[in-house]
Amino acid sequence: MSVVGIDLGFLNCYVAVARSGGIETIANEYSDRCTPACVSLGSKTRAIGNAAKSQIVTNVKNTLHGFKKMHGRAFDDPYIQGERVKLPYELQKMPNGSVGLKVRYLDEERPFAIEQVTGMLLAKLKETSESALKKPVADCVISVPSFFTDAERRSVMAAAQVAGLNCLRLMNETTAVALAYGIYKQDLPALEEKPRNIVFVDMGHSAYQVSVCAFNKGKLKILATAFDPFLGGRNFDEALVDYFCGEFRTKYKLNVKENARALLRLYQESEKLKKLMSANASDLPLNIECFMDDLDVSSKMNRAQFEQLCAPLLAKVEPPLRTIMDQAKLQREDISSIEIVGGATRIPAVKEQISRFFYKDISTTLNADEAVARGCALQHTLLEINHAAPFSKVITFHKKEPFDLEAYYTHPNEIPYPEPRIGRFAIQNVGPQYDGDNSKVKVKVRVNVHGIFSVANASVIEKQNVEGDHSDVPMDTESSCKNQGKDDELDKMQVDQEEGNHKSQTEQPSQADEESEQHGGTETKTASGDKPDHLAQPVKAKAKIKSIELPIQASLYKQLGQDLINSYIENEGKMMMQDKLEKERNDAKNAVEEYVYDFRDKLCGVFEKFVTEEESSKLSLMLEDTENWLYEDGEDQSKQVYMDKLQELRKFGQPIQERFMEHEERPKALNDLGKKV
Ligand code: ATP
Ligand code: K
Ligand code: MG
Repeated sequence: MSVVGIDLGFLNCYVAVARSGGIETIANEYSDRCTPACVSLGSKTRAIGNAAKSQIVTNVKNTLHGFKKMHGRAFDDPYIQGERVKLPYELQKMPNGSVGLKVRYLDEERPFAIEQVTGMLLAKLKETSESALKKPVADCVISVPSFFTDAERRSVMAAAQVAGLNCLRLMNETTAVALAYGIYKQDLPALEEKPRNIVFVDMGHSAYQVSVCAFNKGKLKILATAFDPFLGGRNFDEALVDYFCGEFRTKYKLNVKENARALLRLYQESEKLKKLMSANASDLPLNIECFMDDLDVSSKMNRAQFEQLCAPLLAKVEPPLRTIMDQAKLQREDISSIEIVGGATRIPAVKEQISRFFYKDISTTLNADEAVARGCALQHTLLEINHAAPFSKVITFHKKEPFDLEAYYTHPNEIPYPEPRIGRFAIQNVGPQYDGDNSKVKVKVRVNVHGIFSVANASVIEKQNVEGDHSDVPMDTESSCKNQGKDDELDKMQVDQEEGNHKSQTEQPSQADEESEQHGGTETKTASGDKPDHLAQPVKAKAKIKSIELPIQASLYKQLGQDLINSYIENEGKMMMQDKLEKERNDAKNAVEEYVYDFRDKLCGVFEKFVTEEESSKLSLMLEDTENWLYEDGEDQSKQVYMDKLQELRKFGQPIQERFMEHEERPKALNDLGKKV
C-alpha cells in the first residue's frame, strides 16, 4: 500500500507519494496540487479545500480557515483569545476546555472540535490521493511545525484518526524539507568525508522555521533548528490590511474592521497585492468594487513602501538564523548553501535579509511549495536521519509506595505555548521490599517517532529472600536516584523542546532530597533509534532478584479520550454519507436539467425530421413545464423525485430517440458491413 506524505499547511496543503522511482505531488479534482486548508459548512453539505475557499467571502461565518495552530490548546489559551477577535467565525469553549469552532451546519448551530475540522481536511486529502492513485490510501506521514508540543502533536494524531488515516509518523516540517533536499543530491560527500552543511529556511503563512543540516551520502544530521512561530506571510498581509484600513477611514470614512465580509475581501486583495509586489517594484493599484456601503475603494502601493511598512517583521528574520549558527557552532564560511522554501520566502526583502546575514546568495533548489509534502513521502527512504526523536531512556527510583511522575518542558519560554505540562504518570503497585527496604523501580520513558512523550513501562526489581548476595541489577548508562519516598511528592521529568523534538533530561526525583544520588550521566540525547532496553535484558544476578511489570496510569495534558475520538470518527462517517447523498441528489437534479436542454436543442435540430408537429409541441410544452418546475416546486426535492421525473421525460423522448438512431445507424451498419465484405 502506498504511503502518502501530507503537508498540513496553515494556508496550503499538499500531498505527495513516492512511486515508480520518483516522487509525485498529487493534484486534486481541480487539477490543483494545492488544496486550501479551508472547510465550509452549509445547510445541506460541506465543502472542503478549493470549493470551501471560494466561500470565504460568501459564507463568512461558516467557512473555517486559519485553524492549524488551534490544535492541543485550551480555549482560554492567550493565543486562541488573540486569534478569536480576528476570526470571522466564532469560537467556543468545549466541555473539556478545548476550542470549538462554531458554525451553522444542516440548519443547526454547533461547534466542531479542532480534531474534527482538521479531520475533514485530512479526509479530503485522503480522497484526493485515492482518486489519483486509484486505490485505497490509509498510511501517511503528516508534517507538523518543529515547535509543535506534545499536546499539539497528539491532537493532530487524533485528527488523522478521525479522517481514517493511519499516521505512521508526524514529521517535523524542517526534517521533511531536509529529506526532500538530500534525496536528489548525487554529489554529497562520502561518509568518511567532511559533511556538507546546508541551511534551510521555510517561511509559510503562519510560521518561520530554520535549520542547519550536515549531509553525507545517505546520511542527514540535523545540527540545529530554530523558529519564530509568529512570523509568516499572514503578518505581511496584516500589515497591509492595517495600512489600508487606516487610509479608508480617512479617505472614505469607513470602519472596515467592523464589517467581516469587507475585511475578508481586503485581506484577499492585500495578499494578491503582496504577491504582485514580489515581482514588481513600481506602484501597483488596489481596487475593490462595492466594498462597503456601496462604495468602490482604491489605493496603491509600491515595494519600497511595503518594505518600510513591514520593517518590524523583516527585523525578525535574522534572530533564528543567528540561533542555529550559534547552536551548531558554525561560521558563515562553513555553510555550503542556503535553501529557501515556503511561500513567504518569495518576498524579495525576506530573501535579502537572509542573504545579507550569510553574505551569500540563496538557492532555490527545492520546490518552495511542495518540498514539505515530498519530504514526508520519503520517510521510507534509505537516508538515515539523525535527530532527537525517537529515543528512550531508563530512570531508576527507590520507593516504598506508589508515586507520580510529571513530565513537563524544561524551557517553557522556548515553546510557543503557555502550558509547560506534558502529563502525569502514576506508577502503581509499589511497596517496600520484604526487608522493609526501598524497592528499586525502573521507569522507561520514551519519545516516539511522532515526537510524542510517554512512559513506556515501569517495573520493580524485587529482591528475593536469598542469603548472602544483595547485589543490584547492573546499570550502565541509566541515571538512578535514591529517594526515601515522601508520599505526596511529585517526581519530575523534564523535557527540553529542542530541535523541535524532546531532548529529555531527568531531574532528581526530589530536588529537596539530600540523599539523592545519581549513577551515570543524565545526558540521554540518543541519536536515532531506540536505546537498548535495559529492562528486557536478562538479569545476571543469579535469580536473586526478579523484575515485575507495574501498572501505569497516564493522564496526559489535553489528551482526548478514545471514546470522544470514536464519536468524532462516527460523526465524520455520517457527514461523509450526508455529502455523498447530497451529491447524488444534485447529480439527479442536474440530469433532469441536462435532459431538458439537450432534448430541446435536438427537437429543433437533429430530431426535427423524426417528430410530428403534434409530438413536437407536446414535448416542448413538457420540457418547458419541467424547466419551470426545476426553479419552483422542484428546486429542492429528493433524489427519487428527480429520477422519476427523468424517467417520465424519457418515456416520451425515447421513441423519438429510437427513430433517429435507427435512421442514423442503419446506413452506417450497412456501410460497415460493406467494408468487411
Ligand atoms: P505554514 O507553513 O505556516 O503552515 P503554509 O505552508 O500553508 O503555512 P505556504 O504555502 O508555504 O504556507 O506559504 C503561503 C504564504 O506565502 C502566504 O502568505 C502567501 O501569500 C505567501 N506567498 C506565496 N507566494 C508569494 C509571493 N510570490 N510573494 C509573496 N508572498 C507569497
Ligand atoms: K504548505
Ligand atoms: Mg508550510
